[in-house]
Amino acid sequence: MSENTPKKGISRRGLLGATAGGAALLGGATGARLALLGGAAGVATAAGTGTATAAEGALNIAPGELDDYYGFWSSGQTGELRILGFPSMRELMRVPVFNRCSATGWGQTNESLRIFEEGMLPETKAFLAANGKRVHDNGDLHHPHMSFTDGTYDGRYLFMNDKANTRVARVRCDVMKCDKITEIPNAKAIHGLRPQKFPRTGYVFANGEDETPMVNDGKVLDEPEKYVNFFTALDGDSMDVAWQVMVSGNLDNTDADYQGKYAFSTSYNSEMGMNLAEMTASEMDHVVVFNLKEIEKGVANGDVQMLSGVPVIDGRKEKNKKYTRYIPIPNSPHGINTAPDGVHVVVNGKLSPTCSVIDVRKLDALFEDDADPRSCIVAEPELGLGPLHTAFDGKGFAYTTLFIDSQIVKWDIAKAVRAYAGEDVDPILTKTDVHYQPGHNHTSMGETKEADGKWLVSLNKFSKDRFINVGPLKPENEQILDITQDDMPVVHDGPTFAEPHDVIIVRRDIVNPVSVWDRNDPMWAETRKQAEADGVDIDDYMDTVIRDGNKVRVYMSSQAPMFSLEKFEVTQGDEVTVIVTNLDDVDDLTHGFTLNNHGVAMEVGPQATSSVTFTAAKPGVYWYYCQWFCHALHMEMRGRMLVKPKAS
Ligand code: RUQ
Ligand code: CUA
Repeated sequence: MSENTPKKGISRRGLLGATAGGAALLGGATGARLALLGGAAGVATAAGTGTATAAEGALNIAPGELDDYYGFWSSGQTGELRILGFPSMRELMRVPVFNRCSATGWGQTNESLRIFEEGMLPETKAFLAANGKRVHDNGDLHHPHMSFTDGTYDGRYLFMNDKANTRVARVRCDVMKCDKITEIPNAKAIHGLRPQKFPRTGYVFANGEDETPMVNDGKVLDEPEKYVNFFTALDGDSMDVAWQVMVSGNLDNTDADYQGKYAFSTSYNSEMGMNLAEMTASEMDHVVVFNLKEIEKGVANGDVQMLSGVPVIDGRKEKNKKYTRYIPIPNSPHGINTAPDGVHVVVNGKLSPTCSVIDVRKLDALFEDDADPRSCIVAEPELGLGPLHTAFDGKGFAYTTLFIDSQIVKWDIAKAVRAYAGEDVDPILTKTDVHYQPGHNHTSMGETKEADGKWLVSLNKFSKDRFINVGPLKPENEQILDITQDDMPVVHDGPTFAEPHDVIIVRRDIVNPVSVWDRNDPMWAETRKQAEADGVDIDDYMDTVIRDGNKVRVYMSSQAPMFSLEKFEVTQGDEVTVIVTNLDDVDDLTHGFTLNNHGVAMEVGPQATSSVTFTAAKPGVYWYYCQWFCHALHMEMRGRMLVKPKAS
């Protein structure tokens, strides 16, 4: 056991006063940097990195061999989803979601714009129009999670949040493309996100992090009592908001049980403070427990107010005891993770060196008998400084990231329960140094009942000296730990760009994407309708230009190494839509359409249709070309657009 284990009875104030780490978490920018980079990390560098033996074989996937797992990675402020082969950590794909993508035309093609705009609130549309835009260019994607059936992944969808612009998106696992983006009304800054585990997803739970005045009309700023926050349940099938619960405190992370009865959210700033001093004033914050059946009943019985078209239950602290319970937790708890045993829920203390363990079997009594909210806590082990997230191996052990200590601590849940009951046992088994400052961690299949106890990945916020220097902006470092070995050695360093927060590691047999699009895919259903109206069959060879006032629709097909149209003509000022169907139906035969000097580019996958619209404002000849290397004559896959000057 490490010498870094804090003394018994350490409080947050003690932590703040006594340790560099505490100062790091709450201090000013300079203090934080010094402590983060000097103090805490200094401790971690002292001990070495384990060298793998058994694990090395499994890690080194030989050329041509396939990984055992899909890793679905967030990318934080980059706004995309990333797919890695795991454990090789080979990056396989980037799926644009909240971001604009230069390669695929995501955020520019009509098909993707429709997805962005369908779920957009009217006020956002108006705001964007006022700024000459149709979509936000950024997102902050923290938490990707797969749909569940009966407590394990089912390979249908991935759901993910956007903290920056308060959205939840869905990616279809059959084609690995986003098909829904829902902007959440009332709430601000969707952070924590998890799908319902049982009986199925079902609900997607999404936490609003930033509180705003109940009527946010620009007339209230400094009246904290008027601020509220929202917990949102979306319907994972339709991606519509099913209901919301108004709560007290900022919601951070969330998880669901394995019984389908409860969801839980951690909440920091129970004080509803507006600045750092106010936000960290109290020793206890809380976990909010949401009683799903009671909330559904409340919605059905109309015990709601309608806000922006959504039924909202009042679940504020002490407001309505039917729907929510507030369990006091030390202190500013962050991650919340349900163990594969279906019983224990680990709440990570962040500013407290403890994790609090909830026994879900004791939650009924909170609602039915008005039992003391803390009566469901069955363990509260002291683990180290800055516990943020916990992962599981399905064998009764938990693995918690210690942000300030730069460590992963392995502990025994059953022993922690016995220790809390008064027995003299130490639940901590081992600690491994990671490099540096871990946020999330995740084990293979670890958030399902099929957790397999093989691998743990630690997502470290700082890489510092681990890689050759690339300038002031450093990559992050994601490390793999082999948790089949008792000392859980670090067996891989994986540098990565901004800023993966979270990941899930999914067994490869669960995910079965197609290689060629189905011609009847809903992605281009609207484009098909327009083509039908124009008398064009987009499933076949096409080389038709339709003129409709100043709107011009250019239909062409692509087949390596040619576009069906080697040229087309439009007039200056025309609104031009180019529609391309890729008639190739061969694996991996993607074409693209890039129009020179027009900022126009899109991917057209095998058997897909894509379209893009722009105004032809510059007279002249412009070449378009295929930007996806597709054939020995790929360079020759091009054509010309003539923009004739407007007759004046
Ligand atoms: S949170 S580093 Cu955005 Cu997932 Cu914990
Ligand atoms: Cu088609 Cu390159």
